[in-house]
Amino acid sequence: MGLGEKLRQAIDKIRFSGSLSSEEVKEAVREIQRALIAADVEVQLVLDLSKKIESKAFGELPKGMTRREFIIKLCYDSLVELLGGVEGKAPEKPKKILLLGLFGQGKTTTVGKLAKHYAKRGLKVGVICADSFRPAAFEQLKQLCEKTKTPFYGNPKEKKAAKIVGEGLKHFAKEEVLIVDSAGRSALDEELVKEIQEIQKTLQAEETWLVIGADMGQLAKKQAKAFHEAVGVNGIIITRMDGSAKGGGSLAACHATKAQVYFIGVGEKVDDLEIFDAERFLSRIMGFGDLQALLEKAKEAQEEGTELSAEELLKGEFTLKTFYEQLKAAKKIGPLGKIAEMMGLSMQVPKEMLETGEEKLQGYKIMMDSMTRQEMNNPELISKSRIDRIAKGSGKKEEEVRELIRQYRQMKQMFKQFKKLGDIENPEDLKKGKFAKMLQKFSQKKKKMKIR
Ligand SMILES: Nc1nc2c(ncn2[C@@H]2O[C@H](COP(=O)(O)OP(=O)(O)OP(=O)(O)O)[C@@H](O)[C@H]2O)c(=O)[nH]1
Ligand SMILES: [Mg+2]
Repeated sequence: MGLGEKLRQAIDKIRFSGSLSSEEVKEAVREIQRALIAADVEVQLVLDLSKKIESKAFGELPKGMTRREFIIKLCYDSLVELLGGVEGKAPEKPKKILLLGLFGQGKTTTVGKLAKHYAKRGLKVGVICADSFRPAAFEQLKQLCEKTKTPFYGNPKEKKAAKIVGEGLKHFAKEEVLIVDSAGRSALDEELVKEIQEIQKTLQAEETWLVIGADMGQLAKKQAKAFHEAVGVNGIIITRMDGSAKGGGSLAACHATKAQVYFIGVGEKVDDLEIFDAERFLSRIMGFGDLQALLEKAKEAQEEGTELSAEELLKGEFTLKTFYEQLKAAKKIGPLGKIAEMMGLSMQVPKEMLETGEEKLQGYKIMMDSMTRQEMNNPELISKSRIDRIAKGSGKKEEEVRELIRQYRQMKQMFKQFKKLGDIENPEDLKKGKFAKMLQKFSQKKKKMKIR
């Protein structure tokens, strides 16, 4: 299971949680921690993120947001921040780009990808091979450029990389974007630093981008720092994001050095390059459109979570959640009392219940948020001591909790009577939320009868 899937499961804990207690949030945070550690995110960064979520989760609630939405947003935003924040996209019209990096990190492949990327955006691109260290480098890049039809300059006879760059600059006088491939080494040694400095003296590239393989994980931090201190780095490209479970760790590590990841490589082909955007990346690996979609899903989940099967309802298991949903649904079609009257129902529908105002509903919701899933599903469990706890947890009076339970019982009674009316053609109609529609149906029938 990849990082995205694990994070999604962790956030699902909050989406589907019954009481949204601090223990449940802690458990979700623990799952986020495990997912990040498995992706090789540095432990300190994981701890900082957990602390941030836990300290804010039950803090001040922004207006118009439910606690659940708020906590989901908090987790999501914290993860975006960990992976790269929201600023700094790849430059749209860079002039000269020098790609740097250790052996085999993906520099040459990325030169080809970048050439195609900028050419597609209508820019005239030229590529220079400044890798005179590895004999096959010239041929590799030349072939890549032939494939993408990118103008290419190289000089396999010249040993001094800076000199080839000088020649290349003369060769490409009109090109708008120049991309230079440099040689790697097994470590950032003196030789490599000197070579890069010499290239830079001639090239004067505004963009010096470090290429790091996703498999580096948290080691990417060390590499990014070292390259930055030695030769200056103003952008990062992480390759092999498609094939490594440590991609998240590499992203977090680079962001921790304040370096901006501009692109990610997601395959070996020239088209396998993506502009990096932490938010888009996160929402994609988690399988959501964006945060908004995630929050909407949370809402749906909340509603679905209250849904009982028709069978359960028929058995008379009318829970507090159902109660709350029915009150909300009944409001949509006007006062329940009128309908009940029209239907000629003999039972007594409690007046206060029919006039449940928005404020009261909100109060019910707050009290229910302080209940456990077990209590929600089986309100008969709610003893005196539990009432005491729920009242304290929700900041309500014990009397208010009792009133909620009393109303729930009355509605449950009423519900049973509705069921006794039989005449339910489709048991599916008994599903939660359809109760109100059912009432409407009964009322229509009654009207028809009157006409006859
Ligand atoms: N799956 C996958 N493979 C990649 C990606 N980018 C590069 N590679 C592969 O990584 C290997 C090394 O790529 P190169 O581009 O030659 O790396 P380099 O940094 O130029 O290597 P040196 O010039 O030897 O230092 C090749 O097999 C590439 O096909 C990527 O995004 N995904
Ligand atoms: Mg190379």
